[in-house]
Amino acid sequence: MGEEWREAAERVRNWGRWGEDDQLGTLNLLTPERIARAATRARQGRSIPLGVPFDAYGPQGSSGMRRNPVHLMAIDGGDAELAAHLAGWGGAAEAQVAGMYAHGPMRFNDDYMILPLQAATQWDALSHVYYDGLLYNGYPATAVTSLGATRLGIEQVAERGGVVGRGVLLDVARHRNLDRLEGGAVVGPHELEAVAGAQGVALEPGDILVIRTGWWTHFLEHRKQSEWFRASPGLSWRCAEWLREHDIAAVAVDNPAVEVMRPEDGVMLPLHMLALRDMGMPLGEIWDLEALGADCAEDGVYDFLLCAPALRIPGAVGTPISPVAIK
Ligand code: UVW
Repeated sequence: MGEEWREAAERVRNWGRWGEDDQLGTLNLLTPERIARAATRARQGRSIPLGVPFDAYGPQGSSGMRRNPVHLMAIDGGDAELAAHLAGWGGAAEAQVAGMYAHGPMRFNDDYMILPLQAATQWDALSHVYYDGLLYNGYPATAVTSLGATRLGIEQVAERGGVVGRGVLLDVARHRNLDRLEGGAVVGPHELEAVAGAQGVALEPGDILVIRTGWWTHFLEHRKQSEWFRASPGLSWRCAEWLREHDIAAVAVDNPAVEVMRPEDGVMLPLHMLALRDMGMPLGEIWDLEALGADCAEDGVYDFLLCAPALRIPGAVGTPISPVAIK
């Protein structure tokens, strides 16, 4: 392939649009006025979860690059008896628990989780992907160090109040009359436009697009992680200009990478480069859009208040999330 995507990069690039030192990119489009208006879309108070489980059985099992979350109990009911034996000891964690248990009936459980931040439902921070040595807004790739991102870390998103605004579902699978798209299917900008038109939803600047391919159900049915990744359908990089024209604030999809997983026109993850690095647009991956898709099909209402806050992890290049759509 030629370098067509690079020409598009010149057209969609938002560098400097919100200032030389901007670290928020298209999240700048989530203005207080738009968020307040988005809140009016929560008319019935129905909250629909959009996150997949963070557990040992998720889609990272055989990817090699990432692992599924490991959940460990640190303190549980069994420790109560142990604590009784250790009462009077000094220093050890058990003794600390024993000290707390010595004064009344209060008992407690604690746990840990060890996970790649991109293990399950997530936002990619703008520091996640770069090319030609530069990140969004021209920050050098070296701004991300072994100690974390010194620019464009996910804490920037958390500290602005997360990703909250008017969510719009584009149900591409339902529009094609399928439960889910075929493996490798590519979704272009004309189809997104057609889906919005068929659903009767008008896009507005600052919208957060949530695109259902149905691909999450492939994982639930087959539990074949490598196939789920390798064969994933998704957006074409050619959607970038359409997203820029509509001034979309962020895009989330029920697949591993928002875009189609196999190299498109010979290039690996071109939409990642255009969205994260050139447009400054966060990408949401591995969302569960089945309940939302069914709900929207039933009432014919495809917009809602979307709440998807980032964890405040200084220097992280992504964040686990449990987003909700409120209708
Ligand atoms: C890569 O795999 C590089 O990115 P993501 O997890 O965002 O798809």
